[in-house]
Amino acid sequence: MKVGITCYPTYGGSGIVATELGLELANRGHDVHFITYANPIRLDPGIPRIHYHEVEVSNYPLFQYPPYCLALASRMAEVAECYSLDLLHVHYAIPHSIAALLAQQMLAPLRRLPFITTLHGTDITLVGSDRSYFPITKFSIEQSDGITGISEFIRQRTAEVFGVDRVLVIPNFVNVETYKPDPEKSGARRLSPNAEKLLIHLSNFRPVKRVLDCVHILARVLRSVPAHLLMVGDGPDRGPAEVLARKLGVQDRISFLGKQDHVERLIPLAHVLLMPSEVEAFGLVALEAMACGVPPIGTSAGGVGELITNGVDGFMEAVGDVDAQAARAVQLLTDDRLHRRIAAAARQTAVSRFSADSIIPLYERYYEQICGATLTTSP
Ligand code: GMT
Repeated sequence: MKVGITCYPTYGGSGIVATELGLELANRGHDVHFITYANPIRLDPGIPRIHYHEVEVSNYPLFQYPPYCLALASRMAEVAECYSLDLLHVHYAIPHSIAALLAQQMLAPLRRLPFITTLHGTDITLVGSDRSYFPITKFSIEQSDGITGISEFIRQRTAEVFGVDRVLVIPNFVNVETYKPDPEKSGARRLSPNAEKLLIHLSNFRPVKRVLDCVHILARVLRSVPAHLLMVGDGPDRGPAEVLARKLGVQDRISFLGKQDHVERLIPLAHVLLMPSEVEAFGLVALEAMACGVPPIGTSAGGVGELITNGVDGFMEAVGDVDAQAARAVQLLTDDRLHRRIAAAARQTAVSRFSADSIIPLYERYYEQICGATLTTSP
């Protein structure tokens, strides 16, 4: 098939899922056209059957806010026509599904162009629920030819908040050949100068991620066991986290690494992943860690329980309970047998339930269903 994919190309779970999906589809023989304002991260140039079409938003003094959605819709319609796309698949409702709807209408005199919207989390739980975006989010979801959500949690929230009950759940996935354990943890020395065991946190440092909790957890862990925390990513709460680290006197035990392109090389070096989020529709980073045999300590919020089985392949504690999360980290850092058991089960969960090989065919089948339905209902 010829598929147009639109996502936020920056650091963030939905963009990563969209990019990995495109790569997997191309690997399976499909033609994939990314239509985005920048080259998606994790997308190296020169990959067969992957094409990139940049959306240029030209500014004009009259525009206080350059109309990205309109430039995106124009580009989608243009690419769909030039490359005979079978469908558009947009990740994150706002503004991508509205742009897809416009592109669909622009092409309507020529032919039908179906589009699928994949809901990832904050597009429903935060942005879409905001009063200013609620009506347009609801409309764009209702107008989508197909809707998928990355967890049962997101399916239920979409039904509750928007009254839309036709969301198909296709869970997130991980490439288990790229994300794999490093039993030697050979590069860890470089990152923890005194050979302490490593904790890792990766996110966009937005308030929903509760990154300050990571610092509190580390301070508690250090009371029992030497450790070093890698903070990967950047965003609004990085500064406050750095300030807190100094206040708690743990600044030498934390490395703020900023945005990193090859997290598959970093994660396997850690012993534990911290994901203390307020809410996660899925928690892709926990899945990536599990594939690397790194036990996650998450919060029992949102869809995390659909991924982590508490006490089996990771741990979940209440949101904000930094004492409990620190206690779990200490257990994992000091009890090698427990660590080995949870690490092996985590890898097993990633391979058996969430590997790209098992999830991508679900998207392919849905594409066929949506395009088939479109063919039979086209005028
Ligand atoms: O929260 C983020 O990291 C960004 C956000 C996004 O849309 O890019 O992530 C959401 O999508 C990810 C991929 O499907 C999920 O794994 C995250 O759980 C989800 N984030 C939230 O629900 C807060």
